[in-house]
Amino acid sequence: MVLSEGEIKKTVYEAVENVEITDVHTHLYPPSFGNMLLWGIDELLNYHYLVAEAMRWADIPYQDFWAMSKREQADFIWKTLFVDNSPYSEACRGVLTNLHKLGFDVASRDLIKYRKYFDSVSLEEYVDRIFKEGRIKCVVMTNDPFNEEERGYWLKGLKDSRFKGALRLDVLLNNWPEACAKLRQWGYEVSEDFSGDTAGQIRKFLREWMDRIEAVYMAVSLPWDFAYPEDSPRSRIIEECVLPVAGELNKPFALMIGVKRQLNPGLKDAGDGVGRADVRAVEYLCSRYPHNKFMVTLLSRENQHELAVAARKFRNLMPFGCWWFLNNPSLVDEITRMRCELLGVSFIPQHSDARVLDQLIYKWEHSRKIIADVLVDKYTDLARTGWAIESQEVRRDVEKLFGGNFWGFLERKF
Ligand code: FIX
Ligand code: ZN
Repeated sequence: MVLSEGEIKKTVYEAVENVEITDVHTHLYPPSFGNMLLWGIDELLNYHYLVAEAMRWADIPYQDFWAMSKREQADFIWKTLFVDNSPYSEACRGVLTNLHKLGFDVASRDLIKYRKYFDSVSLEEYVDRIFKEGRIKCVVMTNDPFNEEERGYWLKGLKDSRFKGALRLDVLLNNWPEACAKLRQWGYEVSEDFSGDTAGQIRKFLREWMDRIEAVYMAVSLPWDFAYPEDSPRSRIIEECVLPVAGELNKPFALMIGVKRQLNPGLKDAGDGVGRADVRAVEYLCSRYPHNKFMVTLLSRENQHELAVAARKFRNLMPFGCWWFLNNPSLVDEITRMRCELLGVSFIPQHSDARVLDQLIYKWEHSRKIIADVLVDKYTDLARTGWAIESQEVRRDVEKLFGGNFWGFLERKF
């Protein structure tokens, strides 16, 4: 059906509202992973985005906050950010969107009442509810093979098809001495100076874990000053181990660049900052390894245009998401518009980065709305050229943006 300008908005909104999402990067785990899966109102309030905001008002030393129980911390954050101030920051609004979508009376501001529901609901039921409410097909996890707790769950072979594996290589690539010691402890014959068959043993480790967790990609988060190539264990492991194994398995290597880790360590997880990255490292990787596939997200706003331009040059580069400090309405709007203008339909506009299961609701509710508004403008501009906008073509594009492009990229072979 060819759409008039007036019908475009309705069709785009419906398509975006109903599409089943593949969330390509989260920090969520299946219920079988015990305490690793965070959920419920107290976890929502203790999200590190909110901790950072609450600490700006707090007059207590950081240690006093960390010494509180989780519930006390949640109370403290609720009072500071929701009672003593209006909660219009994106992270605060998110908590309220969640409560609203789950049918709570947000106007009552009754935290004790909200808690009652979370204290009584069964986790299995709640996971089903969140996936259904959020129209989420599946989420990609962040799986750290160097985390002993997580390793234990994988060695037991627990699987849930809604949660896809992604092998996270931060320890291997950002802290080689620690990774090397652990690998030796697990029986791999590796040495810190890379003598003997160290590279071969790391490749063996990567293959085993990619297979064990059925990973859809390998990933690493990198500091803002990441450079490649360079004379470092990280560069060497990427070249001799990560890229060969990713290539042989035809899996993407996801680079998340731009963090200033622990800019303020007193804030723990809330203490990371952002720095502008050098996109030349991405350009080099894409051009030097044309048979490898790269998914890239950059943390600094200033890097977004360069990344989109790089993606026009390299088909083996898939930009994804508006990461972390970029996941704010004004920036998602700006970045998504720019990507549409430079890349058409060929990118992954968003991931949730949810750390708390419930956040799948608000993060996607907010992103869906902004992406839909951008698309309405783009199809309207298109209609004004005389091009016929077909409703099934709108649905086709929306499917790609919210999942198809990810799965298609996994299939492609360069
Ligand atoms: O490294 C990452 O995957 C980051 O997304 C997180 O570690 C970060 O703390 C976060 O939660 C951002 O949204
Ligand atoms: Zn993340």
